[in-house]
Amino acid sequence: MEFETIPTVPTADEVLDRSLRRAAAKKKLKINIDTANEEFVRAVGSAIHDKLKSVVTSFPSFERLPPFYQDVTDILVSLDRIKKSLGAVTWAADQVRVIGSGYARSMRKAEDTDQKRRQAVARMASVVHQVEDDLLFLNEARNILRKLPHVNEDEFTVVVAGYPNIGKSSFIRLVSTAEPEIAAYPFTTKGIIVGHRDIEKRERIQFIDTPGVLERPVEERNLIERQAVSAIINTADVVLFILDASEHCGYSLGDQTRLLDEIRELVGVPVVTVVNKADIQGLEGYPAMSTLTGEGVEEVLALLLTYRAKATKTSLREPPQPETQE
Ligand SMILES: Nc1nc2c(ncn2[C@@H]2O[C@H](COP(=O)(O)OP(=O)(O)O)[C@@H](O)[C@H]2O)c(=O)[nH]1
Ligand SMILES: [Mg+2]
Repeated sequence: MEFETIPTVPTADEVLDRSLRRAAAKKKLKINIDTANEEFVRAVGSAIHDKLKSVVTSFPSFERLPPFYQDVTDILVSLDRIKKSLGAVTWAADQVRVIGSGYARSMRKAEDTDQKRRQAVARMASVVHQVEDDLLFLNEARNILRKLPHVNEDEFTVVVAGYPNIGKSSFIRLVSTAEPEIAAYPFTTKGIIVGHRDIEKRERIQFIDTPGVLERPVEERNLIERQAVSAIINTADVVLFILDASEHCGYSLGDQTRLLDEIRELVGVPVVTVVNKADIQGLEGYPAMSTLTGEGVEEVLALLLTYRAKATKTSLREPPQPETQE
């Protein structure tokens, strides 16, 4: 993911210190004091400009990101706020360069170039300090975004849902070709689990398990979790809903089917429902599997794959509810 490569965003003071130090090193090489001052101001201006511009270009262009990452970025840090801050930093970069070259030019005719130099530095510093909060915010955003899981929207994606302890994680572990990736996910303390199964030479099924998110009724979710649900659901070609008819999970079958109905309402893609723990108890009318014995698991995979060709993934793309957003 492009977020991983965003370097730490410097603070306003770091930008200034670094640029002043660079320019000072150049100034030492000059013999004439007036030329030295002029060069210094120009060098400070372009060092600040370049540093601020590199901050902006280190962020991906959000319009080009897959919808999942756009949604998630919006939920976690607000896309508008990021765009505003990137815009402010771009403004500051340009502004500083104009100040730098303007002062440098005016110094050619000036009596006191030391004074001009101090004025120029003060003005450039003041512009950089005007975007101090934007730089801090961008660094916070960077720290959140770089921890996001790898979700590949081009792959056939199965989002796994169902109450806790019904065997979602066991299923993903069992069918995944490699060890599932568990990534920190700020919507839930438990992380998101992404597993893959190779199906053909270049094709994989992607399984997504989101503990704590798609395993409870909607009224128990807070706003961020609800938005997370829609971001996750948007990646799905199919939702796999797992029931535990044995009720060993601690939830009644009635509660489980109510959650199933709710998820059916929520998503625009097919919901494939299967019963796990069939080694203990099956349920009339649903495909049965056991991740403990492996019974029925291949059949469930084959059933999921029948949706591969039909997959449209245009489902509902609800905008996040703005009225309650920060
Ligand atoms: N008997 C039986 N137990 C299972 C089966 N699948 C999972 N379990 C057990 O159910 C518990 C919860 O499984 P887990 O995969 O963590 O459920 P999750 O919370 O839905 O991810 C674990 O103790 C598993 O060993 C199954 O097919 N049969
Ligand atoms: Mg689990």
